Amino acid sequence: MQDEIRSTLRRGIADLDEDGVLATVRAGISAGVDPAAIIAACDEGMRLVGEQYEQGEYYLSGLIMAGEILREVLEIARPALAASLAGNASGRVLLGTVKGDIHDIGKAIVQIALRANGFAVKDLGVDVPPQAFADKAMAWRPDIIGLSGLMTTAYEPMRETVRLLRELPESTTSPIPVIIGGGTLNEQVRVFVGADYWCNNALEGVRLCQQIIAGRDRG
Ligand code: B12
Repeated sequence: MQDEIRSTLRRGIADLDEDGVLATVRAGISAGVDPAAIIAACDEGMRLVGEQYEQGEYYLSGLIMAGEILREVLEIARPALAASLAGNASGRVLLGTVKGDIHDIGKAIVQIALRANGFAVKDLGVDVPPQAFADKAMAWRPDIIGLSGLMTTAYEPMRETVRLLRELPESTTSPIPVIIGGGTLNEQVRVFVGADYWCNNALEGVRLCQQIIAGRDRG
């Protein structure tokens, strides 16, 4: 059944079939399907929407519609997702989508997953200037900073943000680990940006944060 739901969701998102997708998500959640698998299937659909946009088959309205559908999916899946992920790590994570970028659905998923695992999260929102990350890092003293961004034009502001964070007074002795996250990222971007880690999956992001905290506690 899981496979059938997966392909229905993937196709449904790609076809912007809002009613069909939401009905499938409700049915899947009631039947006890893993909510993380539901989100992952929708994520695959989003990638297809992105490709269709690139190929000129969808206009901007297609991206907007897909974003709306995924938001509604997230609302339905949120309680089950939080319950399925519940853990008890502790640590503070500062999150935000970098300057020039307003994509925030992936960041919302990361936030749910982190909170469900016991992390305290501060989310600075979208289109966040580098200086705002640095100011909040000074004031709140997070253990980890997560920068989200999906556009290629986000790489430069990510780099500038990391540069400012590395200039914070305590950075020479104990720099705050920075994770960059988003579907279009890879190791090459991480090197360009100067971040410590990169990630394109919320659950891997949580595992990464858990490992960072565990390593710090050991050290
Ligand atoms: C929905 C969408 C939109 C919506 C966003 C709604 C919203 N509130 O977020 C709207 C319509 C607003 C939009 C606007 C635009 N978009 Co758009 N959009 C998309 C689309 C289809 C899906 C994005 C999405 O939500 N994916 C689903 C989520 C769950 O995936 P995710 O973000 O990758 O997040 C996961 C992981 O990466 C990870 N993660 C994410 N962040 C973080 C952070 C940390 C710390 C960690 C650990 C993990 C992590 O966890 C998440 C869950 O696993 C993508 C296509 C694609 N391939 O992604 C294009 C895409 C990103 N958009 C694109 C473009 C071009 C635009 C516009 C410029 C279009 C325009 N002409 O105006 C504008 C830009 C506006 C701006 N300044 O940011 C391009 C970017 C191309 C590029 N390489 O630069 C893409 C790739 C489409 C394409 N193929 O052309 N978009």
